[in-house]
Amino acid sequence: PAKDTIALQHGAHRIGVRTDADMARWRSLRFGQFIHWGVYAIPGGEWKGKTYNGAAEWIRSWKELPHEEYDNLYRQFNPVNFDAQQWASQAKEMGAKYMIITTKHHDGFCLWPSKYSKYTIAASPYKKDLLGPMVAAYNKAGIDVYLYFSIIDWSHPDYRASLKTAADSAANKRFQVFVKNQLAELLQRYPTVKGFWFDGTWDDSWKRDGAFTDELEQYLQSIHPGLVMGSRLRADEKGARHFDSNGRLMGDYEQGWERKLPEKIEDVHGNDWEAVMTVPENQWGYNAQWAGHIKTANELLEMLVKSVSLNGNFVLNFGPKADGTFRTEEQQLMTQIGQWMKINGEAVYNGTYAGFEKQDWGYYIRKAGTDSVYMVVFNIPVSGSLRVKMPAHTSLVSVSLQQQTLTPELIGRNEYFIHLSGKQSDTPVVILLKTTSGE
Ligand code: JFZ
Repeated sequence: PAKDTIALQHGAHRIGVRTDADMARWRSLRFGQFIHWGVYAIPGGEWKGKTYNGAAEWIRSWKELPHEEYDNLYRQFNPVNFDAQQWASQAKEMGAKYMIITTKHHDGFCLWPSKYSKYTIAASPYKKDLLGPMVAAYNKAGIDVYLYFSIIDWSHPDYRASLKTAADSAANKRFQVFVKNQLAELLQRYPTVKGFWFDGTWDDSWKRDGAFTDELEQYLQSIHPGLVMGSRLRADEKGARHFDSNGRLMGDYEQGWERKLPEKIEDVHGNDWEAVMTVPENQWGYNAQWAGHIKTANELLEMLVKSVSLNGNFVLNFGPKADGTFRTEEQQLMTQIGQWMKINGEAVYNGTYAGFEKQDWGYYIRKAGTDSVYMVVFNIPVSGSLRVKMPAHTSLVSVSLQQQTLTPELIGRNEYFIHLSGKQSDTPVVILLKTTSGE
């Protein structure tokens, strides 16, 4: 290590982004669908006529709902209207290229019939595996599947948030074996999955055993080479999470962008990253009563485009109902986003930071490794004139809007106005710049 870094056995094992084909694929997909689904969809944020103010998937931690009652909800979990092909086709219509499914959230309920737990879909009236058909249908629709997995498991007798006694430590060791077994089981059952999305790794018991997080990551890579896993799995031996004690990213991409986005390229330090976003303020699982501001398709598209313009992926969350169907609001959003993506998705997939000076009208996205740069315009100024300042050693070759050539006006050295006078749009407008670089 360099002079100002400390020696770490379980810190980052790589400097810079992963350059292999599996990671390149993850990076090219750019738009994902997140699904939070489990027994928490039954109460849907309400219990005995009262509303829970937190996130619906956390309702078990609400004192008004006795654990005993929550832990028996699975006896009513019977998503008879679940149609994997329907789920996959609407995700495809929306333009998602990957999906992340909660195999097991904090409550510990497994959507697959795990042989390491009795608290699974197999014990519900539905009985059948939900993940198998889901993975198959999404893959058939050309969508990669990632598995969300919570380390925190409220149902497991050996789970400990902190280790105070020798008995706690022994339980924790057994719990680690359980986690490893379940993860290996998931990979063995669903071999086409591309990665894990870990969560619930903030407790002391987990972050104090950086060595285990490191060994687990390497073990999973060894049995499923190419697997993509974010930074949330890992801690180093000093308890630093996501970034090790030398400030280097652990895991394959930065996974800390939860309902927030970076503002500028410097914020992401050259790393791969992914943001996850809810439609209402903070509800991941199904909540019958969405409160507060509900994001619109245009707002969500702006977040997607902004993420891609800063070299990141954007994942939009959905919380299906207990019967296996999606609420109307979510269906409408998927349709609206999809309508735009069908025409303009080419500006998003395989998109990267363009290296242009940011302008108030919106975002630039460069098609990876090419001289094609898309302007995605969210704010048309009253003048109708969009300012474009070319980076050094780059010239503008042509400008087009949907196959239609536009004539830019040179207003300064390597600086242009693109005129959209009279144009109004209620969805973002995409303009393609062909450029050339060299001296
Ligand atoms: C976690 C879960 O507790 C939540 O239910 C949901 O599954 C979400 C995707 O992940 O919540 C988090 C995790 C991380 C942060 C915030 C909430 N964070 O890093 O700020």
